[in-house]
Amino acid sequence: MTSRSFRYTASILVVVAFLGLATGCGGDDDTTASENSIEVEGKESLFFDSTEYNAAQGTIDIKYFSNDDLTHNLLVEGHEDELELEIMGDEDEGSIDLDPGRYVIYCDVAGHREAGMEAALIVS
Ligand SMILES: [Cu+2]
Repeated sequence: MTSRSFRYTASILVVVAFLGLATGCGGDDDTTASENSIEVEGKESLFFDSTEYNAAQGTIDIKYFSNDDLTHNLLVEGHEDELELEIMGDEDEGSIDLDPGRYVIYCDVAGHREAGMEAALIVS
């Protein structure tokens, strides 16, 4: 990286940081920056409550819950040995370390992913 593009990148970061401060000072609920977490709900008709979830790189806390009587689990494609949540009308939570990228989360119960229990997890 040239020093010129470094300066350009650095100035963008300063602007982003400033905007973050400017928008953050008015709220009393400014916890999202330090709590890197997402909530995923498994729906009875075999889909998640969103098709896309967003988180920041690093340790991401995932809370998974449902109100139906089916067993659901939640895995991150390619990282199946690092996180497996399982629920049945209740909730489970865990955390996983991820680098920036686009990941797929899915329910591994037979037939569920095919029916629609799959979503993108965008880590930036
Ligand atoms: Cu499921």
